[in-house]
Amino acid sequence: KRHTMAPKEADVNGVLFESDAATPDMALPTTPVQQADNYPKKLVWRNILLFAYLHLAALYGGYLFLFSAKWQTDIFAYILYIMSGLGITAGAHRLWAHKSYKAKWPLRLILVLFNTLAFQDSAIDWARDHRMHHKYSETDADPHNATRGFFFSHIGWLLVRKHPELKKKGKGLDISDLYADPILRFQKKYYLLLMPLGCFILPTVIPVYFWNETWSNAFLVAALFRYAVILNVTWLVNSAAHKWGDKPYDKSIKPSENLSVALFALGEGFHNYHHTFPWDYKTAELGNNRLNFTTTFINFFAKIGWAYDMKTVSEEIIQNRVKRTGDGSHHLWGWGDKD
Ligand code: ST9
Ligand code: ZN
Ligand code: ZN
Repeated sequence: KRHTMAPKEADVNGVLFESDAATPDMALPTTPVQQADNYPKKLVWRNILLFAYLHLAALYGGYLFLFSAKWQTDIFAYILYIMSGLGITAGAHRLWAHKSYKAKWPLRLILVLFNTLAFQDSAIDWARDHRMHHKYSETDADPHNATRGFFFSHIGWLLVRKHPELKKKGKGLDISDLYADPILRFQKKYYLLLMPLGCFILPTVIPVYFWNETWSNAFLVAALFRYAVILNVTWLVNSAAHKWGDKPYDKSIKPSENLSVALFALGEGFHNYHHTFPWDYKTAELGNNRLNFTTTFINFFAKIGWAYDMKTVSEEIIQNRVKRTGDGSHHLWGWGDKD
């Protein structure tokens, strides 16, 4: 029995909603999922060594955060965490990958600056991978295919060459909207200059210059520790939130509602909802008051007119979907009372 739950907007935005799990029969590939183990992994030693160094240094940075750095440095690291986090959630994810709202250029500029602090590669490349993740979820063409295990979906996918299937299917992906934005083109063009400046150099120089922090505390706490934490929180959405949690909206997919992840990921982590209704700018049934700082941030800019055309999902569509494909846990989430 076919259903027509996808809202009208789905047609307008083409590629973004091809993965719309409201039509699971279309979203899933027709060919059976290839056994990933059959594909020989090509290790990328540069990445393995750099990530090993980053994580060891960040562990020491975490120790210095607690026991040695000045309080100003700790607060600075926390502010950088929020800013770079928003560059991923409100920028790369909700604005550029999903086009779930529109932003005037001053907000796009702020977001691209924040995004560069986060060093998760240019927003164009991030959004390209993420569109593949939704369109080909849990297949070989998904960059962090969660069926290949927790480690692969967390960090392993960044340590090996991409699957040939991803590169093949990726050719059909439309990212012309991303290249149409001069701000995004600028970031990608000068990435190797802007990224080191935003992610490592300024976060180290500012604490030394303004409050006489030591070079090693500044570098290990505000740059490396903060960077490694943000990375791992982001990766947890791909690993933990594709493994643990309730599935109130669609029990046939791996993405789950994971509160602990949402807590640290500024509102990303209600991942069963997000994969079911990927165009909703809140990435959750309710925003704001429910551990969703990113939604608060976007709503603030909507008030001053810099964010507009926010897309969302009607209560009726959600309710129908919950009844039809949910795992029965919806009521446990107390989503009933509107905020
Ligand atoms: C990082 C990103 O950590 C993390 C993203 C996580 C996403 C999470 C999403 C969850 C939801 C949102 C939640 C946010 C929560 C935030 C909370 C914050 C508080 N489509 O890549 P290449 C083709 S980055 C189409 O080199 P290799 C294309 O032709 C960390 N085509 O593949 C391409 O050429 P070009 C820092 C595609 O050689 C060619 O293939 N960065 C696509 O196999 C080659 O592409 C790093 O560590 C596609 N998607 O290498 C760098 N992809 O580009 C890591 C590829 O010229 N990356 N093609 O068009 C690398 O070193 C390499 O990419 C590699 C693969 C070794 C992994
Ligand atoms: Zn997404
Ligand atoms: Zn996902």
